[in-house]
Amino acid sequence: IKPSQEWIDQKFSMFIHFGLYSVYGGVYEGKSVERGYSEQIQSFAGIFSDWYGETANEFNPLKWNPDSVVSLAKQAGMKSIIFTSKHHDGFCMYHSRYTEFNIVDATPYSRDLMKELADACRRGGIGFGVYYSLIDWHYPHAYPISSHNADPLTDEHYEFNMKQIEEIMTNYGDISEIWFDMGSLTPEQSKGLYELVNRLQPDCMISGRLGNDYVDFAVMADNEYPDYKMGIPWQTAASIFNETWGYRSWQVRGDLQEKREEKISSLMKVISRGGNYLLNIGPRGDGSIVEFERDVLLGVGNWISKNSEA
Ligand code: FUL
Repeated sequence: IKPSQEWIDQKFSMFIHFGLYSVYGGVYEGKSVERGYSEQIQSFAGIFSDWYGETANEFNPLKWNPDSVVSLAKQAGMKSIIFTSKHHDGFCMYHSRYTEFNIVDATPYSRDLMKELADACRRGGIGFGVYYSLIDWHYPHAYPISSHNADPLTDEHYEFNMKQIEEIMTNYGDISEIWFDMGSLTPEQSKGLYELVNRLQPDCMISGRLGNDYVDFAVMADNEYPDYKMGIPWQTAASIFNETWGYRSWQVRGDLQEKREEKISSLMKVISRGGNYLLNIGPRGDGSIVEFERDVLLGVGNWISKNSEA
Protein backbone atom coordinates (compact mmCIF):
# COMPACT_ATOMS: atom_id res chain seq x y z
CA ILE A 1 0.00 0.00 0.00
CA LYS A 2 1.27 3.41 -1.04
CA PRO A 3 1.67 6.34 1.35
CA SER A 4 -1.13 8.09 -0.51
CA GLN A 5 -2.24 10.70 2.02
CA GLU A 6 -0.08 13.41 0.53
CA TRP A 7 -1.58 12.69 -2.88
CA ILE A 8 -5.14 12.71 -1.51
CA ASP A 9 -4.48 15.99 0.29
CA GLN A 10 -3.62 17.70 -2.98
CA LYS A 11 -7.31 17.75 -3.90
CA PHE A 12 -6.91 20.04 -6.91
CA SER A 13 -4.34 19.68 -9.70
CA MET A 14 -3.61 20.99 -13.16
CA PHE A 15 -3.61 18.78 -16.23
CA ILE A 16 -1.74 20.08 -19.29
CA HIS A 17 -2.23 18.70 -22.79
CA PHE A 18 0.56 20.16 -24.86
CA GLY A 19 2.21 18.63 -27.91
CA LEU A 20 2.47 18.79 -31.71
CA TYR A 21 -1.32 18.71 -31.93
CA SER A 22 -1.33 22.14 -30.25
CA VAL A 23 0.16 23.55 -33.46
CA TYR A 24 -2.95 22.43 -35.39
CA GLY A 25 -5.35 23.81 -32.78
CA GLY A 26 -8.16 21.62 -34.12
CA VAL A 27 -7.80 22.83 -37.72
CA TYR A 28 -6.55 20.84 -40.70
CA GLU A 29 -6.18 22.19 -44.25
CA GLY A 30 -8.08 25.30 -43.30
CA LYS A 31 -11.07 23.42 -41.88
CA SER A 32 -12.21 22.98 -38.31
CA VAL A 33 -12.06 19.31 -37.38
CA GLU A 34 -15.22 18.85 -35.40
CA ARG A 35 -15.08 15.15 -34.75
CA GLY A 36 -13.02 13.98 -31.78
CA TYR A 37 -10.69 15.58 -29.31
CA SER A 38 -8.21 18.02 -30.89
CA GLU A 39 -5.18 16.29 -29.34
CA GLN A 40 -6.12 13.33 -31.53
CA ILE A 41 -6.38 15.34 -34.75
CA GLN A 42 -3.90 13.05 -36.49
CA SER A 43 -6.42 10.25 -36.27
CA PHE A 44 -9.65 12.22 -36.67
CA ALA A 45 -8.46 14.24 -39.69
CA GLY A 46 -6.66 11.19 -41.14
CA ILE A 47 -3.27 12.92 -41.40
CA PHE A 48 -0.47 10.70 -42.75
CA SER A 49 2.10 10.01 -40.11
CA ASP A 50 4.96 11.59 -42.12
CA TRP A 51 3.02 14.78 -42.70
CA TYR A 52 2.01 14.96 -39.08
CA GLY A 53 5.62 14.37 -38.08
CA GLU A 54 6.74 17.33 -40.18
CA THR A 55 4.82 19.60 -37.85
CA ALA A 56 7.78 19.16 -35.52
CA ASN A 57 9.79 21.45 -37.84
CA GLU A 58 7.42 24.27 -36.92
CA PHE A 59 7.12 23.54 -33.25
CA ASN A 60 8.87 26.36 -31.44
CA PRO A 61 6.83 27.31 -28.37
CA LEU A 62 8.81 30.38 -27.37
CA LYS A 63 5.87 31.84 -25.44
CA TRP A 64 5.88 28.90 -23.03
CA ASN A 65 7.04 29.96 -19.60
CA PRO A 66 7.11 27.15 -17.03
CA ASP A 67 7.40 29.49 -14.05
CA SER A 68 4.27 31.41 -15.06
CA VAL A 69 2.41 28.16 -15.60
CA VAL A 70 3.40 27.05 -12.09
CA SER A 71 2.39 30.41 -10.71
CA LEU A 72 -1.01 30.15 -12.47
CA ALA A 73 -1.54 26.70 -10.97
CA LYS A 74 -0.72 28.01 -7.53
CA GLN A 75 -3.00 31.01 -7.88
CA ALA A 76 -5.74 28.60 -8.87
CA GLY A 77 -5.18 26.67 -5.64
CA MET A 78 -3.71 23.64 -7.40
CA LYS A 79 -1.08 21.51 -5.69
CA SER A 80 0.47 19.67 -8.63
CA ILE A 81 0.80 19.67 -12.40
CA ILE A 82 0.37 16.58 -14.58
CA PHE A 83 1.96 16.99 -17.99
CA THR A 84 1.62 15.05 -21.27
CA SER A 85 5.06 13.46 -21.64
CA LYS A 86 3.73 11.58 -24.68
CA HIS A 87 0.25 11.44 -26.14
CA HIS A 88 -1.16 8.92 -28.66
CA ASP A 89 0.72 10.62 -31.53
CA GLY A 90 3.96 9.33 -29.99
CA PHE A 91 5.67 12.71 -29.91
CA CYS A 92 7.75 13.08 -26.75
CA MET A 93 7.70 16.42 -24.97
CA TYR A 94 10.90 15.35 -23.23
CA HIS A 95 14.31 14.22 -24.42
CA SER A 96 13.91 10.51 -25.04
CA ARG A 97 16.90 8.38 -25.88
CA TYR A 98 14.72 5.82 -27.62
CA THR A 99 13.17 7.88 -30.40
CA GLU A 100 14.20 11.02 -32.23
CA PHE A 101 10.57 12.02 -32.40
CA ASN A 102 11.03 14.27 -29.41
CA ILE A 103 11.12 17.97 -28.63
CA VAL A 104 14.91 18.18 -28.33
CA ASP A 105 15.95 16.23 -31.44
CA ALA A 106 13.09 17.05 -33.81
CA THR A 107 12.13 20.69 -33.26
CA PRO A 108 13.75 24.11 -33.61
CA TYR A 109 12.92 24.67 -29.94
CA SER A 110 15.39 21.94 -29.04
CA ARG A 111 14.94 22.14 -25.26
CA ASP A 112 13.68 19.58 -22.79
CA LEU A 113 10.46 21.39 -22.00
CA MET A 114 9.29 18.73 -19.58
CA LYS A 115 12.50 18.95 -17.59
CA GLU A 116 12.13 22.71 -17.33
CA LEU A 117 8.55 22.30 -16.13
CA ALA A 118 9.54 19.65 -13.57
CA ASP A 119 12.22 22.01 -12.25
CA ALA A 120 9.77 24.93 -12.13
CA CYS A 121 7.30 22.81 -10.13
CA ARG A 122 10.02 22.02 -7.62
CA ARG A 123 11.06 25.66 -7.35
CA GLY A 124 7.42 26.58 -6.83
CA GLY A 125 6.87 23.89 -4.21
CA ILE A 126 4.17 21.93 -6.05
CA GLY A 127 4.07 18.32 -7.26
CA PHE A 128 4.96 17.18 -10.75
CA GLY A 129 3.40 14.20 -12.52
CA VAL A 130 3.22 12.84 -16.05
CA TYR A 131 0.60 11.60 -18.47
CA TYR A 132 1.89 8.76 -20.67
CA SER A 133 -0.13 7.13 -23.42
CA LEU A 134 0.53 3.45 -23.84
CA ILE A 135 -0.48 3.53 -27.49
CA ASP A 136 1.76 5.19 -30.06
CA TRP A 137 0.79 6.12 -33.62
CA HIS A 138 4.40 6.83 -34.56
CA TYR A 139 6.17 3.76 -33.28
CA PRO A 140 6.82 1.32 -36.14
CA HIS A 141 6.24 -1.81 -34.05
CA ALA A 142 2.96 -0.64 -32.56
CA TYR A 143 -0.32 -1.83 -33.99
CA PRO A 144 -1.49 0.52 -36.74
CA ILE A 145 -3.62 3.51 -35.77
CA SER A 146 -7.13 2.43 -34.92
CA SER A 147 -10.32 4.23 -34.13
CA HIS A 148 -11.01 2.53 -30.82
CA ASN A 149 -7.83 3.86 -29.32
CA ALA A 150 -7.00 0.94 -27.11
CA ASP A 151 -4.63 -1.36 -28.91
CA PRO A 152 -2.81 -4.28 -27.38
CA LEU A 153 0.95 -3.90 -27.10
CA THR A 154 3.32 -6.00 -29.20
CA ASP A 155 6.38 -7.28 -27.33
CA GLU A 156 8.61 -4.67 -29.00
CA HIS A 157 6.23 -1.88 -28.17
CA TYR A 158 5.99 -3.01 -24.57
CA GLU A 159 9.80 -3.04 -24.24
CA PHE A 160 9.92 0.43 -25.78
CA ASN A 161 7.37 1.71 -23.25
CA MET A 162 9.32 0.10 -20.41
CA LYS A 163 12.49 1.90 -21.51
CA GLN A 164 10.69 5.22 -21.80
CA ILE A 165 9.09 4.86 -18.40
CA GLU A 166 12.47 4.04 -16.96
CA GLU A 167 13.99 7.25 -18.35
CA ILE A 168 11.03 9.36 -17.24
CA MET A 169 11.19 7.88 -13.75
CA THR A 170 14.95 8.42 -13.58
CA ASN A 171 15.68 11.82 -15.10
CA TYR A 172 12.91 14.14 -13.89
CA GLY A 173 13.17 14.10 -10.10
CA ASP A 174 10.23 13.07 -7.92
CA ILE A 175 7.11 12.23 -9.90
CA SER A 176 3.93 12.51 -7.86
CA GLU A 177 1.79 10.43 -10.20
CA ILE A 178 1.87 8.67 -13.54
CA TRP A 179 -1.26 8.89 -15.61
CA PHE A 180 -1.04 5.84 -17.84
CA ASP A 181 -3.65 6.02 -20.57
CA MET A 182 -5.10 3.56 -23.05
CA GLY A 183 -3.53 0.32 -24.15
CA SER A 184 -5.03 -3.11 -23.58
CA LEU A 185 -2.23 -4.77 -21.72
CA THR A 186 -1.84 -8.36 -20.64
CA PRO A 187 -1.75 -8.82 -16.85
CA GLU A 188 2.01 -9.50 -17.13
CA GLN A 189 2.56 -6.24 -19.02
CA SER A 190 0.59 -4.19 -16.48
CA LYS A 191 2.48 -5.88 -13.68
CA GLY A 192 5.85 -5.19 -15.32
CA LEU A 193 5.15 -1.48 -15.69
CA TYR A 194 3.66 -1.24 -12.21
CA GLU A 195 6.70 -2.86 -10.64
CA LEU A 196 9.13 -0.76 -12.66
CA VAL A 197 7.54 2.48 -11.45
CA ASN A 198 7.43 1.22 -7.88
CA ARG A 199 11.07 0.25 -7.94
CA LEU A 200 12.25 3.62 -9.29
CA GLN A 201 9.76 5.90 -7.52
CA PRO A 202 8.09 4.12 -4.63
CA ASP A 203 5.84 7.09 -3.79
CA CYS A 204 4.61 7.71 -7.34
CA MET A 205 0.86 7.07 -7.61
CA ILE A 206 -0.16 4.99 -10.62
CA SER A 207 -3.43 5.53 -12.49
CA GLY A 208 -5.91 2.72 -12.93
CA ARG A 209 -5.77 3.05 -16.70
CA LEU A 210 -2.71 0.82 -16.57
CA GLY A 211 -5.31 -1.92 -16.39
CA ASN A 212 -5.70 -5.37 -14.87
CA ASP A 213 -6.22 -3.96 -11.37
CA TYR A 214 -2.72 -2.59 -11.12
CA VAL A 215 -3.87 0.66 -9.62
CA ASP A 216 -3.00 3.18 -6.91
CA PHE A 217 -5.78 5.58 -7.81
CA ALA A 218 -8.91 5.16 -9.87
CA VAL A 219 -9.61 7.51 -12.76
CA MET A 220 -13.21 8.23 -13.66
CA ALA A 221 -14.27 8.39 -17.30
CA ASP A 222 -13.33 11.75 -18.84
CA ASN A 223 -15.40 14.54 -17.25
CA GLU A 224 -17.39 12.12 -15.12
CA TYR A 225 -18.40 12.69 -11.51
CA PRO A 226 -19.30 9.75 -9.31
CA ASP A 227 -22.10 10.23 -6.81
CA TYR A 228 -20.87 7.53 -4.49
CA LYS A 229 -17.81 7.18 -2.29
CA MET A 230 -14.80 5.29 -3.57
CA GLY A 231 -12.86 2.73 -1.56
CA ILE A 232 -9.50 3.81 -3.00
CA PRO A 233 -7.91 7.15 -3.87
CA TRP A 234 -9.57 8.50 -7.00
CA GLN A 235 -9.62 11.33 -9.46
CA THR A 236 -11.83 13.05 -12.00
CA ALA A 237 -10.00 14.58 -14.93
CA ALA A 238 -11.93 17.43 -16.49
CA SER A 239 -11.45 19.76 -19.42
CA ILE A 240 -12.68 23.33 -19.61
CA PHE A 241 -15.38 22.63 -22.22
CA ASN A 242 -15.94 19.04 -21.10
CA GLU A 243 -14.66 17.99 -24.49
CA THR A 244 -11.26 18.57 -26.15
CA TRP A 245 -8.09 18.55 -24.01
CA GLY A 246 -5.62 19.78 -26.59
CA TYR A 247 -5.86 23.38 -27.88
CA ARG A 248 -8.83 24.08 -30.16
CA SER A 249 -8.57 27.50 -31.78
CA TRP A 250 -12.25 27.63 -32.67
CA GLN A 251 -13.44 26.94 -29.15
CA VAL A 252 -11.59 29.14 -26.71
CA ARG A 253 -14.25 31.34 -25.16
CA GLY A 254 -17.50 31.04 -23.32
CA ASP A 255 -19.36 32.76 -20.55
CA LEU A 256 -16.67 33.29 -17.95
CA GLN A 257 -18.91 33.61 -14.92
CA GLU A 258 -20.90 30.52 -15.83
CA LYS A 259 -17.75 28.52 -16.46
CA ARG A 260 -16.19 29.51 -13.15
CA GLU A 261 -19.31 28.47 -11.29
CA GLU A 262 -19.50 25.19 -13.15
CA LYS A 263 -15.88 24.34 -12.30
CA ILE A 264 -16.21 25.41 -8.66
CA SER A 265 -19.22 23.19 -8.25
CA SER A 266 -17.40 20.25 -9.90
CA LEU A 267 -14.42 20.82 -7.63
CA MET A 268 -16.70 20.73 -4.60
CA LYS A 269 -18.41 17.59 -5.81
CA VAL A 270 -15.08 15.81 -6.19
CA ILE A 271 -13.30 16.92 -3.05
CA SER A 272 -16.33 16.45 -0.80
CA ARG A 273 -16.15 12.79 -1.81
CA GLY A 274 -12.43 12.60 -1.14
CA GLY A 275 -11.28 12.75 -4.77
CA ASN A 276 -8.70 14.72 -6.71
CA TYR A 277 -9.94 17.18 -9.31
CA LEU A 278 -7.58 17.39 -12.28
CA LEU A 279 -8.56 20.37 -14.39
CA ASN A 280 -6.98 20.71 -17.81
CA ILE A 281 -5.54 23.53 -19.88
CA GLY A 282 -4.45 23.22 -23.51
CA PRO A 283 -1.78 25.81 -24.41
CA ARG A 284 -1.43 27.07 -28.00
CA GLY A 285 1.31 25.76 -30.26
CA ASP A 286 3.42 28.82 -29.49
CA GLY A 287 3.26 27.94 -25.79
CA SER A 288 0.93 30.74 -24.74
CA ILE A 289 -1.94 30.06 -22.36
CA VAL A 290 -5.49 30.56 -23.60
CA GLU A 291 -6.79 33.63 -21.76
CA PHE A 292 -10.25 32.20 -21.12
CA GLU A 293 -8.76 29.10 -19.50
CA ARG A 294 -6.43 31.24 -17.39
CA ASP A 295 -9.35 33.40 -16.26
CA VAL A 296 -11.48 30.40 -15.31
CA LEU A 297 -8.62 29.07 -13.20
CA LEU A 298 -7.98 32.42 -11.55
CA GLY A 299 -11.69 32.71 -10.78
CA VAL A 300 -11.70 29.30 -9.10
CA GLY A 301 -8.56 30.20 -7.13
CA ASN A 302 -10.09 33.46 -6.02
CA TRP A 303 -13.16 31.70 -4.75
CA ILE A 304 -11.05 29.14 -2.89
CA SER A 305 -8.98 31.77 -1.12
CA LYS A 306 -12.04 33.85 -0.19
CA ASN A 307 -13.77 30.81 1.22
CA SER A 308 -10.81 29.53 3.13
CA GLU A 309 -10.34 32.93 4.83
CA ALA A 310 -13.94 32.93 6.00
C1 FUL B 1 -8.35 10.11 -22.86
C2 FUL B 1 -7.50 10.37 -24.10
O1 FUL B 1 -7.89 9.54 -25.17
C3 FUL B 1 -7.74 11.83 -24.40
O2 FUL B 1 -7.11 12.22 -25.58
C4 FUL B 1 -7.25 12.64 -23.22
O3 FUL B 1 -5.86 12.52 -23.09
C5 FUL B 1 -7.95 12.19 -21.93
C6 FUL B 1 -7.46 12.88 -20.69
O4 FUL B 1 -7.79 10.81 -21.77
O5 FUL B 1 -8.51 8.83 -22.57
